[in-house]
Amino acid sequence: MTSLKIKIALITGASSGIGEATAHALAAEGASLILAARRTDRLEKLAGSLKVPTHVAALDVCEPRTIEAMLAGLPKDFRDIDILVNNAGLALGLSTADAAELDDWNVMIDTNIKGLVTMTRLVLPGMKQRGRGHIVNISSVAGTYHYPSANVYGASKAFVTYFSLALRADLLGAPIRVTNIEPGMTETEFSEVRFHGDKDRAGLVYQNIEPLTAGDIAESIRWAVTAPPHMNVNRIEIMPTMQAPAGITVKRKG
Ligand code: NDP
Ligand code: 8X3
Repeated sequence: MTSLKIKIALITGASSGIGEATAHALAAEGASLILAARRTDRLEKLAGSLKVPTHVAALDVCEPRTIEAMLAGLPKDFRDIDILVNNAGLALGLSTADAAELDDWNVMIDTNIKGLVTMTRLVLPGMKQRGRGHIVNISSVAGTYHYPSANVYGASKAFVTYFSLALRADLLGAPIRVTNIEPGMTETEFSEVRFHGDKDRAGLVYQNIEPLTAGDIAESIRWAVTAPPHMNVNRIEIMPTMQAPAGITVKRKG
């Protein structure tokens, strides 16, 4: 197994959901944590509940300069990042392509794609120099199985999945691991964000099914990063038992 006791993990989007649960899971393994997101009040609260060294970092992944400033401003003990969990991301809206808000599309592209590649590009050289590292990208089943009105969200996650596999190819020969996590329906603030704060509509998404929890996904991340060094978990696809890709559908006239 890989011990996390002297490892430093940077988790983006640690203020909620999967990122927050991942912070708890990696803290339980003894990792030191850099907790990054825009809502630093939540991060401070999370840091206060963890029994490992933590650094709270204000971060908007849509702003390349704040990413650079955040990394440049890391205290000495947190600079040598061993594990990068690229988790910050979101869906905005659920409308067909002719009706979707262009602003929503652009924010998803800026966050899920541009934010993730910028973080990766800035953290990777240090990992290469130190000869160790693990990048964990949070993609989605929506990147593999398209569904109506997921258009740009699904495409952004297809990008993440492809990028993860391409990173594996680029890093072959370097002792740096890459894992793509592909969750299905997971009950977090995800749907509330997708529906612009409409909690009632968000609640309906999980009505009468048993969705995954953020802890379920965090557990898969914990497993991948603690696997023995010779073992790279390329991708993990997880769905609730009550969700499945159900194949091609037909819309009939009338
Ligand atoms: P949450 O809404 O609960 O958490 C999203 C996190 O992303 C928050 O911590 C938020 O922090 C952060 N974030 C969003 N935008 C930015 C930004 N511009 N800069 C920095 N941080 C940002 O949702 P989840 O935990 O469910 O989502 C986490 C990841 O999991 C996402 O990438 C999502 O696409 C993916 N996913 C989720 C699934 C689900 O069903 N829930 C299924 C498949 C994948 P803050 O607002 O404080 O900045
Ligand atoms: C979100 C997963 O199944 O709700 O990334 O589209 S799903």
